[in-house]
Order: sequence, then C-alpha cells, then structure tokens
Amino acid sequence: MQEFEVVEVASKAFSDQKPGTSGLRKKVQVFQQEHYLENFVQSFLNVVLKDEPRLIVIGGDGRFFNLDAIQTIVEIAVANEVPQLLIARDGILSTPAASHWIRKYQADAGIILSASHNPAGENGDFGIKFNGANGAPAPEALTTAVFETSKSISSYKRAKIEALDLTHDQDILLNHTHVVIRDGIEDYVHHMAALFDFDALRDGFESKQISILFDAMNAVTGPYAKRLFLDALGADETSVINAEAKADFGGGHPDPNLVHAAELVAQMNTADAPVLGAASDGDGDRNLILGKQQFVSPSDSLAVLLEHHKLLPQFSEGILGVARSMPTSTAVDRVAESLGIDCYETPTGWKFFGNLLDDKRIQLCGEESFGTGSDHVREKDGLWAVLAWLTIVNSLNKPVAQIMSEHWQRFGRSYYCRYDFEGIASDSADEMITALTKSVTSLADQTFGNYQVKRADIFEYTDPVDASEAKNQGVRVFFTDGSRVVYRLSGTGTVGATLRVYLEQYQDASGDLQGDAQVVTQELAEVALTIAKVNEFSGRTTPDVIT
Ligand code: G16
Repeated sequence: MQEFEVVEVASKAFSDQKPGTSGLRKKVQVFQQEHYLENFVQSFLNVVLKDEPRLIVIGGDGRFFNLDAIQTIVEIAVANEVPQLLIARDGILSTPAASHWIRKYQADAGIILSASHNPAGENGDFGIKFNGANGAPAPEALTTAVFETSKSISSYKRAKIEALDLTHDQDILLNHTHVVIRDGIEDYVHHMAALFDFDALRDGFESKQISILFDAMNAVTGPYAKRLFLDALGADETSVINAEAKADFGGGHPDPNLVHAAELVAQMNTADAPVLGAASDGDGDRNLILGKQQFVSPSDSLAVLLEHHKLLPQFSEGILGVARSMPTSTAVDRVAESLGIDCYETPTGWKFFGNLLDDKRIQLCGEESFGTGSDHVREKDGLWAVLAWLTIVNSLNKPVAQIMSEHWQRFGRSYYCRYDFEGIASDSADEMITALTKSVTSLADQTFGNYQVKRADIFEYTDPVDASEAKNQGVRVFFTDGSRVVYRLSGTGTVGATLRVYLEQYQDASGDLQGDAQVVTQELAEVALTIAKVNEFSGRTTPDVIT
C-alpha cells in the first residue's frame, strides 16, 4: 500500500463559485488558479460528508484539464476519507453514463467534469457538477449549500499521493479509500441493450431498412457510439464521424444544432443521405435528430417520441406523464392531452425533472435545448434519444420527413425558433430583464404589428413533490393568436450574459405545415425584440445563433 501524507492547506475563499443551470462553469484558467477547484470540492465534501457517503462516482467528458481535475479531486476525497471512489477509465464518462453508474452501484453522489457543449481546450471552458444519489443533477438546496460553504472556506485537506494511472481497470487502496477504476462505457452499452430491442435494430441495419450518420463532434460520445452502433448493432463503419474524443473537441463547438453540426447537416441534405442523422454534445446528454432533408426540432422530437412511445419496449405498458421545460414548445402538451396523461411544465434545467421521475409522475421529458430523456437515468441522454428514434423509424419503416408530416397533420405544428444574443454586458442584460419584468403588467392588450398581447407573466414553479419553489424563471408573453415569446438569461455561459428569446407560433392542421420555422416566426421575432427593447439595452439587432 502506498505511504503518503495528508496535509491541511490554507486557502482563501472565492466569491464566484455559484453554480448555474448545470454546475459551475468557468474558463479553464479560472479553474487552474491555485485553490480554486480544491476549495469547491472541499466545500462539496463538507456538505455531503455529513451524510457519510460510502461511494462517489467520478468522471468527465475528456476535455482539457479533465485528468488534472480528477487527480485533484481524488487527493481531496482520500484526505477526507471517502470510503470508495469509482472512477472512469481514462476519465471518460458521459453525463448519462455517470447517472447510470450512480444508480447501478447505489453511489451517494457523482462528480462530473464537464462544461457540456461549451468549447474546450487551453482557452476553452471547464465545469464541474454534482449529482445526487438518484443520479440527478444536485437540487438547488445542495448547490446553494455548497456555494454558501465556498464563500467562507479557509482550508482544504489534501493527500499527497502519486498520480493515478487511469489507463486501465484497477483497484487501489489508499488508506481509508478504496479507488476503483473501470471502463465507463460498457455498463452504459449494457443498459441500452436492456432498454431497446437490439436484435430488431441489428436486423434493420442488416436489411438496410435503417441507416445512420452519427456525429460525435470529437467529444465524449465517440467511443460510446462506436461500441453501440458499429459493434453492437452492426452499422456500417462510416456511420460514426468525428468519433475521437479530443481534449479540445477538435477545436469545434460540440453543440448539436443546425449551426454547429454543419458537417452532419450538409451530409443529411444530400440525395444519398442515410435514414437518420444524429449528433450529441460534449458530455453526451444532448441530441440532434435529422432525417433526410428534415430537421426535427427538439420540442417536436419529444412530441413524436410520446406519440409513438408504445413502439419503445421500455414504454410498452404505457406512460403516466411527461414533462417539458417552460420554454420548450407546447407540441408535447397536445399529444399528452390526446392520451389523457399529465404534462408538467418545469423551469429550464434537467434538475427540475428529478423529483417528477423519482415520484413516477413522468417517464419521458425533454427540453428545447436539445435534451431528451426518460426514467432510465436522471440526466438527459443523447444516445438514448438516437436509439429511440432508430427504433421508431425501424418499426414504422417510414422516412423521418413522413413521420413529421403525419405528426403535424394530426396535432398541428408549433413553429419554433430560439434567438441567442451572446456576450452582452451583464449589467445591460440585467437592466433589460428588469425593465421587461416591470412591463409585464402593462403589456396586456397592446398591439405590435399583427400581434396583440393577451397576457404576460414571470414564470414561477412549485415542485409538486417537495413543494420547493423556483422564482424568476423567465418572462412569458402570450398573444391572442396562440403565439408565445419567452425571454430568459442563460445560466450556462462563461462570458458576459446570453439572452435567449424563444419563439413559438402554432399552426393548426388546416394551414401550411411545411413552412420554414425561421421564416414563419420572423415577424414574431421582430415583435419580441421590440417588446424587450433588445437593441436599446444591448446595441444588438441580430442574434449570434438561431436554432
Ligand atoms: C444545461 C441543463 C439543461 C438546460 C440547459 C440550458 O444543459 O442541463 O437542462 O436546458 O443547460 O441552459 P441555459 O439556457 O441556462 O444556457 P447542458 O447540456 O449545458 O448541461
């Protein structure tokens, strides 16, 4: 057994360790400051050690600083005598795979190193998030307690151990801590095999009824996708592109949307495109679904999964309820209504689905931000969503475009777009939202072009399971024709503020269902920018990204 010393290191508290929508995200250089990561991890342990955790899962999306951070976390956890650490081989563990590990091995918590889809590399972003014993992102009560602790922490404990070799599976005993290093991919693949009918999918690939082009965007899902689609399902070798998980994500921006997955989009617009195109993000929880010359918006994807849920083996006995985040379009609400099941509307952030899933009120949920998932883990799961779509396409034996068109014929279509204004000065963005919030009561009945405001409000949420409350979760403006605009500031950026403007315009089945969403929502967008005085406050007239 390795001999080592445990030291108490004096440090000074940082004031900026408040987690956002999904953990603490900062520039790599911020995390590289002396004591920065150490303080945050010790603050977390100070909070959770009270419950005497037995096992903590550790892994990340492989981005720059991942391995250094894991070493630091292990040194602090060993010094704090955490009994067992389960660490992913090579540090590679997608966010949904981490959630699965926590649940499968009944861990008490997980530490996931990721800034999701944010760019990586020496000058990129880094992030750390904590998950609870149910595998879900830590609830606000826990992240607030960690933040409060971080504001006054003055020291942390550190074990002076040798650098761990994470390149192969092994068990190491370090004083009171049993360190277990295992492949973070295998269990996840087995879990998927238990949820889906792999024989049917293999037959589908073999007979060429289905085919796929999956873009791993040089991020964490590369090795997972190869084992799933190529090894387990027999898809053609060329089916997975950008499959090497690189520390800088190949210099790209692994956000699976029409802008950043341009290579995939171009290939799916060719005549010989496969049946399904898909991509995932940095840490494997987001997904993009495309058919041949057909984009499926995340909101529509959720609605279609609910419409055809009986084709998915895990839902063969039905679904009791679904949930979507508030800015996500109401497409899924209409399907839920037709099925006579509950549909919950939660604030942005996967953590708000955790209680609903645990309480078995919902089995399926999703967000406009390219997140889809089910009760099989407590995170959104990009590859699960892709397998669900493959299953539906294989069972129906119809092109994605036809599946969408039939869905809209039945339920009507929510034309949907999101405008992102990035890097706005934080003060200006706050002033804009404050002014908008104040105007909420006076907006009703005002007319802007062809749009008349019906009502406006500030979204608030009371969790139906534990009655916890979330206030100020975005400004909503509803119009008399059923359209809706939502405004909120992103909680995941690292530079200035990002304003998100979400646009939804409903068209029933009697009208044109095949329009271009950006064109159809154009006037609504102009109205939205006028109402919020976006130009006045930010100097911006056009968004940086439209998805
Ligand atoms: C995170 C959360 C999601 C949320 C998204 C949007 O995603 O896990 O639940 O919808 O942020 O965040 P925002 O609009 O505040 O930037 P991810 O994939 O970045 O972890």
